[in-house]
Amino acid sequence: MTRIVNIAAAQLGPIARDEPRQSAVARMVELMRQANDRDADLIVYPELALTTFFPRWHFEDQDDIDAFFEREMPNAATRPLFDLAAELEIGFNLGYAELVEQDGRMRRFNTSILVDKKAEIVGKYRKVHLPGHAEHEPWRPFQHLEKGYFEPGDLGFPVFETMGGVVGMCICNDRRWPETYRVLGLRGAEMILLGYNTPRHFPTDPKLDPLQDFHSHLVMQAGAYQNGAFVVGVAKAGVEEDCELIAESCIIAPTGEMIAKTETMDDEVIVAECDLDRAAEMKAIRWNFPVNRQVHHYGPITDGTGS
Ligand code: CDV
Repeated sequence: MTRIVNIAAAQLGPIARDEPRQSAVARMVELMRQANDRDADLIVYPELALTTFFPRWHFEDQDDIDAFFEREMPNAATRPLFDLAAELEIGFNLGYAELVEQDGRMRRFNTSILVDKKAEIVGKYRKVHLPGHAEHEPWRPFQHLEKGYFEPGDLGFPVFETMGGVVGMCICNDRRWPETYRVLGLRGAEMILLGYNTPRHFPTDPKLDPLQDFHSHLVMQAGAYQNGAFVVGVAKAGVEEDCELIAESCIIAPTGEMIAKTETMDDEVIVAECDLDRAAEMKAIRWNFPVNRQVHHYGPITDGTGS
């Protein structure tokens, strides 16, 4: 039996600060219908897909920050997405800001969920590598307050068996760290799903600005190849509230080859046929981790964060 999963990447164009969740969800519903017309089994949406990328602003009042968070999932705003997924029998991966009472206190995470073809939530991931800064830094043209608004994820990098394969998730900045893919790869991930909001401008080292698309692809293609997994990277793109976010969403094969890529900076669906047996083959034949990894030399990776 072949294990073909048709994966769709559903890139979103900008979401304005005053755009309600209902509008963002209506756009995602339309993209899900387009993906279904192209026989998709699974559709991947961006990071923090329900609202504008709010960490670009400094808010004094916690209530203003919490207005961008979801307290339950599904909720009234996202229900149409779950209903359509159940009707069309299509799985999805969705990023959102999660506010949860846990360990006797309110906790905030940059989260993504994996939803199966029956519209059941079968997996959750909370972003581990939070970029940016914790305090207001007025010299910047825009803020990146993820370190202030979220805690690092507490779930590690889990994988989930669903849709005929093994699925792992990560979120945006996680894609730049080889450890992300390696932990997922060691757990057998055949599909690694991720969304991103990546500003073109990197205020602390603007020399990197012209290389943003290249670096985004570089890390995902390396992660796919080195771990024998499909990687699906999905942008929220375009000029959002005067901040340009890169596009170039893509689906990458376990060989590291890009097999689909968006062409616009707006709402756009791409679909690729992903043969999970090719992932299994790359893992077993090209890499064969149990035979070839030399773990006694890898200690510094977990002994500390580095100098
Ligand atoms: N949302 C992100 O995690 N963005 C980062 C930027 C700030 C570098 C990224 O890695 O794309």
